[in-house]
Amino acid sequence: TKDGHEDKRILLDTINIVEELINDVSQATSAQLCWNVIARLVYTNDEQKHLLIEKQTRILCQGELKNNRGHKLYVFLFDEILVFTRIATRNGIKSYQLTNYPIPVLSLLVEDIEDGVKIPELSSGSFSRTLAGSKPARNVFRCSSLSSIDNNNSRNTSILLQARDMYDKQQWLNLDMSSSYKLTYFAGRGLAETSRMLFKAAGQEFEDYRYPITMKDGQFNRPEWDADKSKYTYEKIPVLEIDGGKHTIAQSKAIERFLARRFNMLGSNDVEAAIIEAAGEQIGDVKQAYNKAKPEGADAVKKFFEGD
Ligand SMILES: N[C@@H](CCC(=O)N[C@@H](CS)C(=O)NCC(=O)O)C(=O)O
Repeated sequence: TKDGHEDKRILLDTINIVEELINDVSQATSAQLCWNVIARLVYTNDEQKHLLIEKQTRILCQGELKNNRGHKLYVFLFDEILVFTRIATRNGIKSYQLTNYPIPVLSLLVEDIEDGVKIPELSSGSFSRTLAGSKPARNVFRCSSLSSIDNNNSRNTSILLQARDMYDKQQWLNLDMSSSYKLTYFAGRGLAETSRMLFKAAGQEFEDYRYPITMKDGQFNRPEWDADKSKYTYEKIPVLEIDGGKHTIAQSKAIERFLARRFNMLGSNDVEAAIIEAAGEQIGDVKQAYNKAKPEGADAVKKFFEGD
């Protein structure tokens, strides 16, 4: 239809309507496919019933993989959680029995294991014997839970999986499930430096956003922050944004604990976590005493440094 023709606008509107319709149908179809799987999941214990599972609407990737004992697993990556199953058929009805604790995408780490690399799990009861004879295992990757404390279960899943071939393995590795992080603070160490150090120590990239701040007539000058301040729930920084603002965490200590937990730096059990947190609280007490002494003048600061 030529430009200027009276039907032109109607036709363009129609194309838009049809496209929206196709989109709706495709979304409804993927939701239905997803539901068909969720309805057929069989749990061997209640801990496997992660609250996220029932909320899934899409399957991003699925397929058969082998675990390190050579058993066939059928793995589903939903939008927010990875679920490991074994296909069981009873009276002609297919079901998916969970074999491991599911891992929420937010705490999922997928690591490539180079062909032939020796790792402990591969030498005992492993791919090398069951699958590849004496040859080193190939097409292996590891899925593990980054978080030592997942709110729905306290277990740490770590599972080695073997793909059919390198292309199959690549499709799992290519799914970018890693979270992105943006830490916002002023251009200074202050309350953000511990979190910055945690990122560095974990080797995790992050956006280190720093509001400019200068001193003018004994007063802090930070016009950009003043303009943005009301956008932040508690009107204070530091603030950590995860996955482009999908989640936002305020309060430096909450951020530090979250990062430590996520990067597995908060011990391996609740007692170790408490000991680490106590050391953090102690540093907080020392800092508080210093901040109290500072405005009182040089003598008070000297006394602070000389004291216990
Ligand atoms: N308890 C909070 C304190 C946060 C805080 O007071 N941040 C200061 C900077 S160090 C701030 O945002 N000040 C800006 C303002 O109040 O406008 C934490 O540890 O994160």
